[in-house]
Parts: sequence; C-alpha cells; structure tokens
Amino acid sequence: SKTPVKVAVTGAAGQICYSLLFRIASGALLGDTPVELRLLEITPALKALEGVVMELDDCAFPNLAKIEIGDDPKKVFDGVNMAMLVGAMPRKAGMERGDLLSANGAIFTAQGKALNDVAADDVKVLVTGNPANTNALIALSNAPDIPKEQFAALTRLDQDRAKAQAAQKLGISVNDVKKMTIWGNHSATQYPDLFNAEANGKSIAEQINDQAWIEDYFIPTVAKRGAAIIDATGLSSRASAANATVSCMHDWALGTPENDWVSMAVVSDGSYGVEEGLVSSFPVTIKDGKWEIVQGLDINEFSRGKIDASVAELVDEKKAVTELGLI
Ligand code: NAX
Repeated sequence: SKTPVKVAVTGAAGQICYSLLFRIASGALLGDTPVELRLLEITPALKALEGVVMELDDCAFPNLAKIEIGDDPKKVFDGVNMAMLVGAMPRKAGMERGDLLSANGAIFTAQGKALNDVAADDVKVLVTGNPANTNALIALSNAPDIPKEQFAALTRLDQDRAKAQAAQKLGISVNDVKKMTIWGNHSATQYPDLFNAEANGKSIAEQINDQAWIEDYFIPTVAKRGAAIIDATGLSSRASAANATVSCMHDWALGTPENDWVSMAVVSDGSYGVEEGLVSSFPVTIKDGKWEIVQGLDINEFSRGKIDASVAELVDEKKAVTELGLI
C-alpha cells in the first residue's frame, strides 16, 4: 500500500471546507492514493471542527488514512506535502482595507513561517483565502527556505466561471472550451481572456465576434460572480470554491492535458510585462508537479489595458503589505 499524502487544510470548520474536505477524502484530489488530513482552525472553532471530523469518519472513505486537527500551525503542518490555505479573516462592516490586510497578514506570516519550518520539502501551498494573491505573497515571503514556485493563489474558480459563461454563449459543452486564462488579481479587476481561449481550435472571441458582449456582459459577469452568489444565497461561494481548490491542486500534482492549460496565480518572472515577484494569475502548463507560464501569446491592446489595470492593483497591495512590515 502507498504512503499517504499529507494534506493540510486551514479554515477547516468553515463553509468552503464543508465541501472541500469531503471532496479530498473521497478521491477527487488524488484518486485512490491514500490521504492524511491535517486540519487547522482557531481555538474557538475546534469544537465545530470535531463535528466535521465525526462526519468524515461516518463516510468511511476507503482512502482517508488519518485525520489530525489542531490550532497550532507548527504541529498541523508537520511533514505536509500539500497545504490548502482557505482560512482567512473576512472583511467586516466598517473595516478598512488596511485593517483587512493586517488581520490577514498576521495569519499568513505565521503560517508561512510554520510551513518553512516543518512542511515536507516538496510542499505545494495553494492560497484560497482572500485577498488570495497578496496572502500568497505574504506566505512565500515568510518562508525563505521554500522555493517560491511552490506557492500559488487560486484563480481556478474564475477560470471555471469563465469557461461556463463562454460555453453557454456558444451553446457548446464546457469540455470543448480550452485555454481559458485569467490574468492578474483574484478580484473585480481580474481579466478573463477570450482572445486566447479556444473552442474547437479557434479563438472564442473571434467566434463570438461581439466586443460589447465581452466588455459589458462576459467580463463583469465572471468578475462579479462571487457578489451575485452572495446576493442570491447570503453566503459566499462554497461548493464551487471547494471544487476549484481541489481541481487546481489535482492538476498541480498530476499535470495538465496536452493542448490545454490552466490558470493559477504564481510568482511572476516578468512574463507579459507583469512585475517580477508579484503573485499574479497566468496561463500555466504543468508537468511532474512543476508549472510553467505559457509563453508567446498574443496580447492585443484591449487585453493589455485590462492586464495592466489588474497588475497595478497587485502593485498597490504589495506596497501596502510592505508598509505594514508583513513582507
Ligand atoms: P468561513 O468564514 O466560513 O470560514 C473561514 C474559516 O477560517 C473559519 O472557520 C475561521 O475560524 C477559520 N480561520 C480564521 N483564521 C484562521 C487561522 N488563523 N487559522 C486557521 N483557520 C482560521 O469562510 P469561507 O466561506 O470558507 O471562505 C474562506 C475564504 O475563502 C475567505 O477568505 C473567502 O473570501 C475566500 N474565497 C476565495 C475564493 C477564491 O476563488 N480564491 C472564492 C470563495 C471565497 O470567497
């Protein structure tokens, strides 16, 4: 039998994790490779987390080897091969942007340091908790011994939202939508790129041939989908965010298919004019557990403006967390 892969998940008693943990445990992450779950929560949420663990036990998942819970990242992250950082401080009424950044800064500096000290050498760290790109930047900056390439922030949900909207517009299956890129920040400034996306080998933007639909419907629908879901349900995206987190880590570990790519926010090497060192979303291909930014794509003037605007927001966020001494 194979050695279990140790998977840490933070915010484990929260809404996203109520889907995420069951998807991981049932095999959506690694098939029939056994997994050991390491679940981190804040102390007051440990009792609720114990209830979630009871339900995980009650599923008798064949490939769930073990579950450990705790409130100390140094213990929970010990030897982990994967870390999904979902737990974060939500923005509360009256909270300034700086307050949000410092509250999350405290979480992601501590978790970055703990991963640096105790995680397995091959750890892959995926940040879902918002502001995801900048939280990932804080974590990697506080983990100097872990290669920066082993950190990413989630833009897979945005990618999958964009795929669904494009497929519906063209009246085709999502399976036929390939090469969907999200550029920039996981925020309202993100840029979902239909020019480089393909259906049946041809540019989706060309097939739709309606710039007004792209600008006035498609982009805002994808970028503001989270708000639409809050409006409808009273809660932010849960199952779809969990699905995206599992899908992203699955592909990071097991690779992307031929002739396709996925979107992940990763540390920039300066590709496409994105300032080096920012954690920004790019199209990536993955092989043997390592991602590479897809090179040589055509960026038209419209796309250039959108990418630059989102990257400018990341530059601002980086400046703010630098001033707060978090990186
Ligand atoms: P919840 O508030 O339901 O759960 C968050 C959990 O994190 C809580 O149980 C809390 O106790 C825990 N937590 C707080 N500080 C912690 C710490 N230091 N260590 C461990 N756990 C800690 O939020 P949920 O709906 O699950 O969303 C989680 C995060 O995902 C939020 O930041 C949310 O904004 C973000 N999202 C990111 C998305 C993405 O695509 N990147 C989409 C969905 C979602 O908006």
